[in-house]
Amino acid sequence: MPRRPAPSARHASTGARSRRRPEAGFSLIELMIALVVGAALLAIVVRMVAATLATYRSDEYLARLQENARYALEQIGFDGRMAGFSGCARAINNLLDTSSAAYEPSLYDLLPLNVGDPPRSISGWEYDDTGDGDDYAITTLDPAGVALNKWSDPGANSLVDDLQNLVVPGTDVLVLKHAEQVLSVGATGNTPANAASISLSGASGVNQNTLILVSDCQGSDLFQNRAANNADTLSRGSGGSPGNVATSTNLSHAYGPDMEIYTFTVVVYYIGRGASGEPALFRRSYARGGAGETQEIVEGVENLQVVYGEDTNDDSLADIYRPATQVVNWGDVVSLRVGLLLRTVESGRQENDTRTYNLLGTTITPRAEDARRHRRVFTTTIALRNRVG
Ligand SMILES: [Ca+2]
Ligand SMILES: [Ca+2]
Repeated sequence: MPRRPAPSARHASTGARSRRRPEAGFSLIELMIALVVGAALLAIVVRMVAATLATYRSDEYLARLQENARYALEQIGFDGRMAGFSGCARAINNLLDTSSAAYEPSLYDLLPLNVGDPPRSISGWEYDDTGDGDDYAITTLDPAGVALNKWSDPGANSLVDDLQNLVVPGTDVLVLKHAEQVLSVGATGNTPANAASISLSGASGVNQNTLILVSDCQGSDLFQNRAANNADTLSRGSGGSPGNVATSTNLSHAYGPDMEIYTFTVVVYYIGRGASGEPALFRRSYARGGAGETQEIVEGVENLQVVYGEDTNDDSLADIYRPATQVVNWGDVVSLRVGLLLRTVESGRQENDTRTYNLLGTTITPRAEDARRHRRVFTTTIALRNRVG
């Protein structure tokens, strides 16, 4: 018969097991070390995941900036390459009313500065102290109340009144002029030089006040169409803004039925305040004169700098790039360089951005309050193909 341990012995053995138990598990110190090591590992993993996510977001932000910049530069590039396009003729006879209060020479003047030069189809304004080697620290992005004489052209003319309170300080302004679209209908018969209107083979497809350039290889004329929307004539009669010279002033010459008829536009690129309140790139078109029609191209454009490439030895290649104030002859400008500083709308940076940004030689310092934005500089060189040759 097996012996049963005495009750006291059972208790003793139970007591021994209970004494050994802590040795089989973790001591409090071991547990704490494990917890600390575990927490440290977790913290490392969390940081790695956060860093990966931040990199991913940062890549996403930069991709979006790149996409926006590409679109902005495509738009400017299109108008730049078209600048000066005036059909077969190179000289443009300006029949707009230069004596009208609405006639702004900086926008509408097309006359060459020197005999033999192509028409002036590019110009711009330089913001004070934003040239090569200058430092510009952004203090405000508010376009309201900035004096127009902070911007100048080579003739020391201030920015046009029409752009008052629209352009963000510290940013340059670019003007490009060109024939835009050929009309879908042509002239019927001849147009004598003293004609006040041009008969078309059908509805014009253009509205009243549209700027029109008629052209053949002998010359071209620019006027504001005063015929009704979509009429089957074009008229250079009175009214409109800036309007036309009196019809007693002849066209540059008589045209045959083969005249080319284009819409014409004057385009101004500038940085303004976008619909969301962010600084944005704007394209203002004076295709119908008046106060122009403004389009927000891309939001989050903090700065625009432009320099102009002048050809000083007649080989159609730029020899020197200058800011607008130092351009000697707009007629010699054969290319332009455009620098854009883009930033994200979101304040997504993990750390403050304390860098400065070089835009074509101008050092831009963003505001401290915008230090959490991602930023990137984009530049391009545009050959003005209609100025060449
Ligand atoms: Ca500048
Ligand atoms: Ca050259």
